[in-house]
Amino acid sequence: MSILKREPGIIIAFDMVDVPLAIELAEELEYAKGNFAIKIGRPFEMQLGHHAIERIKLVTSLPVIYDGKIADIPHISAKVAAIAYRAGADGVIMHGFCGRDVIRAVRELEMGDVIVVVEMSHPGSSDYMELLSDRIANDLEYLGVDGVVLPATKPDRIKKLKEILPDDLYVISPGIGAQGGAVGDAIRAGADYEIVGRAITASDDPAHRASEIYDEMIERWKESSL
Ligand code: NUP
Repeated sequence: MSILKREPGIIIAFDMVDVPLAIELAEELEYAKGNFAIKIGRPFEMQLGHHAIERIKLVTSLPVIYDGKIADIPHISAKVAAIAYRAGADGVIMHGFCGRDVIRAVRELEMGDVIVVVEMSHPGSSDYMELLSDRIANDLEYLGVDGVVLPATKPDRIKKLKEILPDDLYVISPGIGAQGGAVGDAIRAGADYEIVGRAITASDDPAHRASEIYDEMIERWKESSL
């Protein structure tokens, strides 16, 4: 069973370095209106190590994803993923480009969801990653992972890659707000969740902003299915 509800939602990127602020936001999201999950990124992890995951898990019942973008040899990748799962992560994000053996090593842990970055949201992703993303997407059918990361900044790429990807994989998609994507772009292109960081965390009232962005996303999603 997937860690994420199969309905449109927002994954909030916790990349802040202010630990009390992160914990406060996690607590507030518990009562905020919307379908949310929390993604712990490297800047926040660097403050506390794996305790960053433990601290957030203590105050939330939302799904927590560790975005370590794991990219190493199989042994090390599995070791990092296992630490994250043990600390309470429900899923981990890893790169796809390192190879099938790396993906298998993390999946074989069977400790939580495995989410593979197929293509990234920044402009430089087209320098190298776009050349590989079709191949990675093709292989995921038999590698048995749970979800993928596709770029909200390029909704056409989401549509194209979804044609290759197995239907049962969920799609989470960053690039909304600070990176230029509009709220709802990724969901309209077929993503399940939009990942939003700074547009929420840098606002004056992040939990309230998260609900506003959630409502806006649902509104745009409904418009597109009319
Ligand atoms: O391709 C990716 N692009 C991306 O921005 C893959 C990611 N995992 N991310 C993450 O999404 C990035 O590390 C950050 O945590 C979040 C986007 O944050 P923001 O640009 O909305 O602030």
